[in-house]
Amino acid sequence: MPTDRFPLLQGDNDRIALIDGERRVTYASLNGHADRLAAGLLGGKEDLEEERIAFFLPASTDYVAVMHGVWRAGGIAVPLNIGATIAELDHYLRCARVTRLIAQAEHHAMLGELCVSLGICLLQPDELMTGETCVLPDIADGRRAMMVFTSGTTSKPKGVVTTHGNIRAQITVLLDAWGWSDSDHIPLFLPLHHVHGIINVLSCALWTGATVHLFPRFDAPAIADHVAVGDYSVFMAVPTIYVKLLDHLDSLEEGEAKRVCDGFAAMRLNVSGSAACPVPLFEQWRARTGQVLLERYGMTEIGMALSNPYHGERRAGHVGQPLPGVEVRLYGEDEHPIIEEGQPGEIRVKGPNVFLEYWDNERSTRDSFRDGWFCTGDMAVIEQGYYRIMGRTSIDIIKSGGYKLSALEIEAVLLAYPAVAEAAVIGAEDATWGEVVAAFIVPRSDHKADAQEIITWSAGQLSAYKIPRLIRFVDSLPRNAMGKVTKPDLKALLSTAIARASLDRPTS
Ligand code: MLC
Ligand code: AMP
Repeated sequence: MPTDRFPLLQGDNDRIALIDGERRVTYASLNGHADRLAAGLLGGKEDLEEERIAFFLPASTDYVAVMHGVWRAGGIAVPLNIGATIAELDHYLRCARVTRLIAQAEHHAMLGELCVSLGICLLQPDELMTGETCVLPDIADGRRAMMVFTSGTTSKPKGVVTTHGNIRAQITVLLDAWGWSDSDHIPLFLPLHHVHGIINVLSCALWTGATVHLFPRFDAPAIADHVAVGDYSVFMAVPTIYVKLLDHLDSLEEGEAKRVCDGFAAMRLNVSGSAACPVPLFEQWRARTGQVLLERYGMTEIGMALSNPYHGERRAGHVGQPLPGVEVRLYGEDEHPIIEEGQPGEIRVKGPNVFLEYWDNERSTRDSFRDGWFCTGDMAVIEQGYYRIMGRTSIDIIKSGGYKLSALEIEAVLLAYPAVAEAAVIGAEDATWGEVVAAFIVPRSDHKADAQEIITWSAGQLSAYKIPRLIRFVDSLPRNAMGKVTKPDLKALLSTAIARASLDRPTS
């Protein structure tokens, strides 16, 4: 039942939208499921009027139906990280002022106390499936649709709010640019609390009527088995995943590795993004599979902005050109746009894809725009018509395996541990993860500091991917005349320490 009002799930009735374990879910069934969930959420009301409905659900038919149900009923969908700690969930739910949280029964014990303390109604998806449908509200493009939490240069993650119009723009620009069609078949193993998984994979596929194969997590052997039998036409991943797939290929016997490589070779597109794809990785992937990775650049706040061409030269180490309808400029330190090639500047973006606001945070929203341009905090240069990302303006942002992490958020957790007097966190270069979290800690003189205990403490506060991989105890932190920690000095210290292989490894 494709409709003009809900173009987001657009396949013909009998086509398969999702492969969810053993289930094959048609578009007709998924649309019906989303409609009934919308009716259940509305419970007789005409419109949810931007009520924040959070969901703590793995990649599943329920996840998709709940997200679309919330959209159809006029709510704001707040997808949560299913690997988050209670402390992190407390922040998300409180910040978004969530009123209802949807989770499977098996997670209710873990979430129950938190929901009671925040006055949130905890529900299972089935409880909302009354079996009825109802008249759904008309929703203007400018209304808020989704809130995704992202780390930044503040200690706590901020809620990035996109409207229905933003989501539409972020999806539709990619459909043309990357040649999506209803015969596409794509595996989805990326987390569903970030735009790479939500927009680029799930939403683009479902808008075109393609099929999405859901995986609970990235599982190289399982995915490679499907690739080997030619199940997929498109593949999208972060660079770390391509590294892990190459490692997996190395572990296979020759014939099996060849079948997997042939499966990749037969696809129409392999995309890399969310972090820089190193040139050697680009070359290794081409040598092994014959696929020329299409690298693109995006951000939670803007969806995708720059992309190598689908037809035409895909240049290693570069992220291509602005996507149609997305305005991109580089700005120099003097706040003027850069017109010449070869001059580095901050990437700023304008267009219908750009988010509305940071939720409840007027100041951060205001500070992140200049003259209507969103300031990404990423530096780039144009070389022979192609943008190349040079790094970030803030040393406090770390990208590990495609996740954006805030050094300040991790430092705040470390400082709350009794044995820690001072802490400074930086990203250490890493061949698999891009960067890993490294912490320099000055212990309190009256406490015995132990790296493993600090890790255990952090694990109660932070998602696994934010926990420091390297911990180094030092007598003092390098500071400038103003007393601010000079993190570039720490980076230098780290590289010499790595060269001597003398870092304290918190985990064996
Ligand atoms: C997992 N671990 C990580 C990590 N992911 N550590 C650091 N950084 C990460 N990203 C930890 C695990 O907790 C575990 O810790 C250990 O590493 C080994 O786990 P694994 O099983 O080998 O890793 P895996 O579970 O396979 O995860 C790797 C991954 C995952 C690459 C699949 O990190 C991932 O899905 N990344 C994608 C994130 C993403 O979608 N970003 C897009 C943001 S949107 P221990 O201690 O238990 O051993 C965006 C905009 C745009 O950026 O442009 O797209
Ligand atoms: P997030 O806030 O999680 O959406 O992460 C967005 C950030 O990922 C951007 O600001 C960039 O720093 C980084 N990023 C995304 N794509 C690329 C890419 N192709 N190359 C380098 N960095 C990238």
